[in-house]
Amino acid sequence: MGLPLKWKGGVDSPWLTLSADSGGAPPQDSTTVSLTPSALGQGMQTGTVTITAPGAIGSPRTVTVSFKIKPCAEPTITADTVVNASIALADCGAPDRAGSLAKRYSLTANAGDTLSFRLSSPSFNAYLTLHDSLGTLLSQNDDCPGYTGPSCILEFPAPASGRYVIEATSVGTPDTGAFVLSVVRERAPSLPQSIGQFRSDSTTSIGIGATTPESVAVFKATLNDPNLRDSVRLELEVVQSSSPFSGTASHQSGFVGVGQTAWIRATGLVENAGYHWRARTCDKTSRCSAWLSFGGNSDAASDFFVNAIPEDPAIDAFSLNQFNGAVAIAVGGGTGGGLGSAQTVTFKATVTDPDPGDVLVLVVESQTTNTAFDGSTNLYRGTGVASGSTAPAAAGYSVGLLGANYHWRARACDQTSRCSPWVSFGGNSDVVTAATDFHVP
Ligand SMILES: [Ca+2]
Ligand SMILES: [Ca+2]
Ligand SMILES: [Ca+2]
Ligand SMILES: [Ca+2]
Repeated sequence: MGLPLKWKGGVDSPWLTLSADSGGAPPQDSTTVSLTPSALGQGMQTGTVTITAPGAIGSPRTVTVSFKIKPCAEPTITADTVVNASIALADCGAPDRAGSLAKRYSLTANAGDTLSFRLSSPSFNAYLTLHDSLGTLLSQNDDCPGYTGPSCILEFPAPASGRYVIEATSVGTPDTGAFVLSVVRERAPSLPQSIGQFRSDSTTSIGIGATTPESVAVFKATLNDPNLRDSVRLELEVVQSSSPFSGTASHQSGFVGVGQTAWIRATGLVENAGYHWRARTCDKTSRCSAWLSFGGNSDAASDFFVNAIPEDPAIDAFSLNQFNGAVAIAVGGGTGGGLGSAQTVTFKATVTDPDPGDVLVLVVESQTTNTAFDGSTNLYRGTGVASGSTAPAAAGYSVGLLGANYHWRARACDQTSRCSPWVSFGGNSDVVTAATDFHVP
């Protein structure tokens, strides 16, 4: 046996430390080598520990210490996915956030893509960073707008096609726990589906081009978006058919989930007006589908009409006229025709009605000049015409031995039995014995 063994230890790297830097051998001795990697970059680190024991064979002895700092794994994910994972102590250190641990994911995007990331955790205050493939920090966020805790990078426009790295990490160091990371490539919604127009009960359909008896209409559509977790709403452009579409929405629904039905109640519709309308879907990022016109008809055609207030028709007093065949009979004139022959007098007038779609008939009362109008006998009804048309009514007479003189009046009636006031023909007297409007023959 010689002298007691004394040793000294040393290291050559600042990230290496020894629990004891000297000692003696009997019966055993040791020192613990520790690594402090926080200041180190990725890759292989190599240092040496040197043990010196004067007089001992083989002294000094060097021990090589190798320490590999692995880069964070970056598994590839695709847009429009939700990652349920967790940060653990074994995870890599966040490259931009000293002391924080991270999970990183790689995704590819095309130039112009709009990417949104949301990270939330029940265990830690979430933090997101976004890098390009070269490691350049593009965006980072602690708290989503209006929230504390979750982190959002919203509507990031990808500047180039290529690979991007999103890093889920924490504000606190070194926090761990489960998290949910959603990655969305924001896209415009789809065209609205199953668009329909309904009465105020929201279930009674208004047929295309039909008239509704209310000043309120309900519009419904099913809304979809390629971003299944997006929120979407219905936008309408409802305008009178006399106006072209302008591209500006007149109505917006509230937001609903993708695949749900949105509805809009439009009030204050203009009485007697015809409307056309179109619909689009817009999402929470203000992206919208194209407009979809309702009805499969011409955009100039009315999809529905409003008639909440039934109104009387009108007759144009100056348009009244009397004919024998195609030939007008002058006021006080005759039909002509031989004894016993049948003569037809056709009465005509222009009739109108403010109610959209009403069907109008001309009702004529023709009495001999020694008979007062009574409103119930010798009435002649024509066939129905649209508002603004000339309505005819015809009366047949047989030419008698003595001949006969007549006066007449007319009014317009609609299909709801609402009628205009009576209007007399000829601008002459109806007081019995009345002036002659026509005679037979
Ligand atoms: Ca969308
Ligand atoms: Ca009417
Ligand atoms: Ca009306
Ligand atoms: Ca008259």
